[in-house]
Amino acid sequence: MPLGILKSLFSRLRSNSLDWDEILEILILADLGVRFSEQFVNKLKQSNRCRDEQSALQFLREEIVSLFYPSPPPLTPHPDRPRTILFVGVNGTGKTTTIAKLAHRLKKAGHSVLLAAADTFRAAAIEQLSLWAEKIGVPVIRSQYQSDPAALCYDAYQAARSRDVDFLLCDTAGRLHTRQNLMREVAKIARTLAKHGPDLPDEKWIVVDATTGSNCLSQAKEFHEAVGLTGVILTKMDGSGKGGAAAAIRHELGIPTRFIANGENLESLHPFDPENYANSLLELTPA
Ligand SMILES: Nc1nc2c(ncn2[C@@H]2O[C@H](COP(=O)(O)OP(=O)(O)O)[C@@H](O)[C@H]2O)c(=O)[nH]1
Ligand SMILES: [Mg+2]
Repeated sequence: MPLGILKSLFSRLRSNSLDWDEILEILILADLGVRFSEQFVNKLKQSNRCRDEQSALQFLREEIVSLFYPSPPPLTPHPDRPRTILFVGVNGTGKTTTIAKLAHRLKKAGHSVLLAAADTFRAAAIEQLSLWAEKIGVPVIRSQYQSDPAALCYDAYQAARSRDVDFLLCDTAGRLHTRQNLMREVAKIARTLAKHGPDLPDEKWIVVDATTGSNCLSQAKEFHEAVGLTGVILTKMDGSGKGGAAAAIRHELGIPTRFIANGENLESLHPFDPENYANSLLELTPA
C-alpha cells in the first residue's frame, strides 16, 4: 500500500471530513505496525501538526526518522579478533546474497573476510555461497551437506582467528523440517560461537524481504526470541514493498536496520539511512 495516498487524505485536513480510522488503516497497510501507527495517529490528533497536509506529512517523517536515532556504531573490525556476524532469517529472504554483497563491500574497503557456509540443510546453499565466494575472491569454510552447522561455525571462527581475518560472516539455513527446529538450530549456533568468547557472535542480523510486508515483524519477533537480534537487513527494496516493517521492528523490538538491498548484483547493498528511508517510504523528495 503506497503511503502516497496519505497525501490525499491529509489534504482533507482543512475540511472536517478527516477519517482517522482511514489514516490508521493506511499506516498499518504500509507495514508500519499497529502499535506505531496507533501511537502516531494519537500524537497527530493532539498536535497542532494536523493543520495542513505538509505539516502532517513532515510530522510523520520526523517520527519515523527519530525512531532510528541513536544509530548503531558503524561496522568496523574488532581490535583483537575477527568481528563475527551471524545471518538468520527464513528461506528466500536474501541471506546468502546479502552475505556476498557485504563481503564484497568489506573487501573493497580493504578488509579481509571469511565466509562460513552453515546452511547445511540444502546442498545447493553451500554451492551458492561457494560460487559467490569465488567470484568475490574470499575464502569460504564449508563442510558436508547435512553436517552440524554449529560445529561448522565453531571451526570457521577458529580458522578466521588463525588467519587473522577482520570479518567472519556466517550463513545459516532458513528452513528446516519445522520452524521450532530452525529456532533451536540458530540458537545452538549462537551458543556454540559463544564458546570462543562471551561477546560472540558480535552481531546477529536478520535478513527480511521488504515485499513480504508485516511478515517481517513476526519473523523478527521469532528470531529475536531465539537469538537476540542486533540488526536488520531489509532486502528487495527494488520490488513492490517500501519496507515499512523496518520502522515497526525498530519501534516494537528496538532493533536497528543496518543495510538495505535493492537488487541482485553485488553493488546493491547500502548502509541504512533513516532520512532516505523515510523519504522513500513517504514518497517525499529530499528537503
Ligand atoms: N530483486 C532482488 N532480489 C534479491 C535481493 N536480495 C536477494 N535477492 C534474490 O532473492 C533470491 C533468494 O536469495 P538468497 O540469498 O538465496 O536467500 P536466502 O534463502 O535467504 O539465502 C535470489 O534469487 C536472490 O538473487 C534484492 O535486494 N533484490
Ligand atoms: Mg541461503
